[in-house]
Amino acid sequence: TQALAAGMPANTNKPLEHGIDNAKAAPQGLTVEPPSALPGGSTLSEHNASAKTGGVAAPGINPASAPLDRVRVDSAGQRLTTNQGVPVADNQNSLKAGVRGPVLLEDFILREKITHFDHERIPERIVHARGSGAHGFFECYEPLTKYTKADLFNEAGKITPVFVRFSTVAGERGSKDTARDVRGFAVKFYTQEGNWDLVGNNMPVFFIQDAIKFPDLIHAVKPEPHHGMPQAASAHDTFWDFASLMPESTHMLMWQMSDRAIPRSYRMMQGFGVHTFRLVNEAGESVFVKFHWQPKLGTHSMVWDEAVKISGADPDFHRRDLWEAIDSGEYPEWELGLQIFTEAQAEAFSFDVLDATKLIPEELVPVQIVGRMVLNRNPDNFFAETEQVAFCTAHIVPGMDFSNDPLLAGRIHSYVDTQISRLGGPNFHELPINAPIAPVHNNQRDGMHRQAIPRGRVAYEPNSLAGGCPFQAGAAQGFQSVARRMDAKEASDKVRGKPEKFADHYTQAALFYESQTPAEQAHIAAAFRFELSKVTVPAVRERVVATLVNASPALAAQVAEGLGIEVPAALPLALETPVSPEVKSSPALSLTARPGDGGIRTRKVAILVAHGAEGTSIAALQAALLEGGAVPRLVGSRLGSFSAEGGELLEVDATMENSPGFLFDALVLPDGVAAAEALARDGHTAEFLKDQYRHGKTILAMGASQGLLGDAGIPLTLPDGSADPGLILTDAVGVASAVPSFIAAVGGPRHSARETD
Ligand code: HDE
Repeated sequence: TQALAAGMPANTNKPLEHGIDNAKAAPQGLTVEPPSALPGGSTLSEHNASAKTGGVAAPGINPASAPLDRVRVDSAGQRLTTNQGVPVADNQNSLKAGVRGPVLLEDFILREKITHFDHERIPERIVHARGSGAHGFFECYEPLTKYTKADLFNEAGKITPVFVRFSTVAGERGSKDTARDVRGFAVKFYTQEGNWDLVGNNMPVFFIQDAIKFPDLIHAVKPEPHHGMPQAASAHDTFWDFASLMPESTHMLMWQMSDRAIPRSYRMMQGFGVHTFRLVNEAGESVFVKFHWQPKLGTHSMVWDEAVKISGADPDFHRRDLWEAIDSGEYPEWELGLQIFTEAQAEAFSFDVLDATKLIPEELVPVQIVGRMVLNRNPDNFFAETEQVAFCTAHIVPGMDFSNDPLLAGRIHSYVDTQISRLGGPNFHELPINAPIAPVHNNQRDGMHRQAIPRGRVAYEPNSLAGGCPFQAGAAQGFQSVARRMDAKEASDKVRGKPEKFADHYTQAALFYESQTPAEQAHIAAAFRFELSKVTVPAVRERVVATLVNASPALAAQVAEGLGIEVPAALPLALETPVSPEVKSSPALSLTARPGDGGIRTRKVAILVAHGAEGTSIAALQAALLEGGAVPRLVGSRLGSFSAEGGELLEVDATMENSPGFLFDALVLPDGVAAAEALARDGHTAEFLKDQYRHGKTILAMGASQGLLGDAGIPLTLPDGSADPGLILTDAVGVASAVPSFIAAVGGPRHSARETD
């Protein structure tokens, strides 16, 4: 209680973990290292400063979290031991009867080492197996006590530590990051009243309406069971067979075929809680809520050809991107937005808020920004943290509650259940990454891998032998479900069925498609075309197109054309009365609605170099890119250094072989006749250029290197004959004015007008 009163985390095994504000909460007697300096004189803490509250959150790396040192291992200066602490004299040779004789059974050192190794792997997650995590904090902007008594929302500037895991869904643990897939966006908030897990995705709707269909959905999308293919891909018969027979999936399919399914970075995607939840205030009054995460860097995606190539050159592309950004102090940040609405409003909507295949257009219920989340520390150990973290939709805290969404109900059961087998028993809440900051006191006992040593003889309640402790917290402090009378519709006979509005499968699929820009619409058509072209059963392809006719005849016609088939008759509708939606176009659903600030922070720029490159213009460009926060890299045909025209050395960061063009956001070709000739002789150069061009990226060609564009077959104008704003030639404008135009174009959208795919 004292600790809580002082604003301190009360679990003494876990204080100050995960980036909680040291300045505010450091226990007395523990020293906190000052934040290290960043270039430009700012500190990590300043870097974390909030524009909204003026608060400063701590650097994530916290040397003051002493009690967890019990489980931390740092072997610097230590001798090698067995798991029993016995020093090991020889770690190279097993114990043998003579140097050429048999290995002896008594070699307990060998046996312990091999036995432990044999059991190093745990089952991977049945879905979302491939993921990457990071620590950080959530900061509340304004008290939200009008709506909720949840402690993380009760004070402006309040900091709550978080651990976040981003993931793909279908691929196995070692699969590529850039698959066309939904991305998981799971956040564990270590609040003072227990852990709250917001286990969301980067898309606000889902494929199915009822949890009873989840195993079918996942069996359909996972590699086909007879031959185990394809890996991390929905482009195969079983997925589309299932989808074509489940018209409720049409809306989600639009999202999955859109550019949202191939994000540029985890740092550049939105997150959504998907289901309707409830917020509950002190008085027990509740409102409905939908959760949104909005990335500060804006929403950006890849193009399909790029995603395919990246998966070969760097399957860890998103993991590396997140790690490097945090490692370099470029902390990714999102704002938390709430759509708050009442039950009466919900009743009046043309769709059912309990149906996870529907979203609430922002034009109907605006998104209210209530705080921000900053990820400022990489995990120390991938297995201990990112792999062992266990999220669960059942983890809510006082001030929140569920809705009756039938998909949510299944999830409330599923997560703990799956974790009991994945993490080997019922005590995984004690793993350091899962343990709450709030103290845990109950009479749950024993089980595999129990860590806590509960004292005393009482493990039941009520009791008198332990003075009645631990005692019930009571209604004022403890978690209470919203007391809500089931209305006649909800409390009728037991049924297996759905409300009427669930049967409208197409209105919002059409809304999503119609709200996209022409370039985004073209990508949706191309994605359906690609995926269905991998389907081998013509009837399945046709059935999907027949479904699309109901959402958009224009899209269906394009997809049919791409598959070389006639547009089939529309699939019969389940609902006879047409729905009249409140909102017919929602610009917020386009990725272009959130371009970010147009800056170039963390964008990777390749500057090709060779002997004889013009060094002054390269140096000027590097300086300007660094100033904007971008990551310029000198890329050559080999490692080492090249001599610039003026004799200065250009130190190469990467080669065209180990870092092909599609790994970069933009490209610079150097001036200098000798360099241009050398680059023209290397077969990688044209590939590098073609990929940059085809993927809509900005290219700056300085002086003599302009000829390389022609060698690579790159047209100097757009297909319609107009100037290409993404192709900047210093010959035309001079270096001084080319650099700012280049930087502006790198911070802007892709040059999709080039697309001829
Ligand atoms: Fe999950 N989901 N899910 N899911 N889900 C899991 O839990 C499940 C759904 C989501 O980084 C599993 O620990 C059911 C929607 C994320 O560790 C499992 C249903 C949304 C993650 C499970 C859904 C999600 C999971 C597998 C339909 C977005 C990864 C391993 C009723 C709102 C969390 C695990 C992490 C993981 C069940 C549908 C998000 C099997 C039954 C909708 C981000 O319990």
